Amino acid sequence: MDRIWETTHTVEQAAVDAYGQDGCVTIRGALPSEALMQVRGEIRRAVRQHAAPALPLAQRNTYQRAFTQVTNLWQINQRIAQVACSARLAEMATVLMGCEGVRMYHDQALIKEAGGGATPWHCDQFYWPVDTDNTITAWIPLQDIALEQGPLSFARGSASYALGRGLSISDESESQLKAAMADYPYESTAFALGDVSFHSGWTYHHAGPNETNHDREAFTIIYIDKAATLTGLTTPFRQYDARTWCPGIKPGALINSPLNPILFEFTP
Ligand SMILES: O=C(O)CCC(=O)C(=O)O
Repeated sequence: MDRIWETTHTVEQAAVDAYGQDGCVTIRGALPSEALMQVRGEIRRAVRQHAAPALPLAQRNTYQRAFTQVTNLWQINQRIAQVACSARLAEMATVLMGCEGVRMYHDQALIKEAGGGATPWHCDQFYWPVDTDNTITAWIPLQDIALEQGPLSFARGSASYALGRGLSISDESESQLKAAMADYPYESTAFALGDVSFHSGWTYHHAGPNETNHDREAFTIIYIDKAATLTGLTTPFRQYDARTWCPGIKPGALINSPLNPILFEFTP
């Protein structure tokens, strides 16, 4: 079963076109559910071991209520690394972006607890000190996710909206972007185990609250173009990201630290 992570899933041209137009696309049935169920237990254990101690939900701020976040699990668990570094997913990311190959930026488990709050509207690349728009997140549900559990949802075609690019995930991003994103087609759907959504670094997205009694479990992998260089260390957020996800890389240099292996490339 572990071999599945090294096999190919053909990305249909319609998905490439949708991603090119909308900056997001959900590929249904991209991963076999049995393989995901096998790794889910490992991710749950890793989250229990490595999540920072949390306040009761009512005492947390908006960001903390949105999800519990544990990052770079590929570094601490080999079974999870098989998924995070899988050629199958990395090839899909490469094909969708139309580039020659991708590197790891980082992975993370994002658990929206039972009763947890909404994930405010935002775009990810606010945080990322990279010189390219070829960045993409694979958002992988670890269970079926109903609408009332807070699946990730997108404003299609919103990457061109420049005014929100300076907003971190916050009450401010929610209030400013909620109104602005009403101008874009909204994509909010339930997910089945095995579906994977991809969104670009500048595409705005959010997730509703988890109104159920069960945690919403997702694992994400962020890929960058294999030719990406480090740039724009203009905010404490980006300086933190550079130190944490691209250690030792200087501004202007290729992002090729040991934490950024090439996960897939087309051979010339
Ligand atoms: O899972 C969530 O609620 C948020 C995920 C997200 O914003 C992302 O993966 O970029």
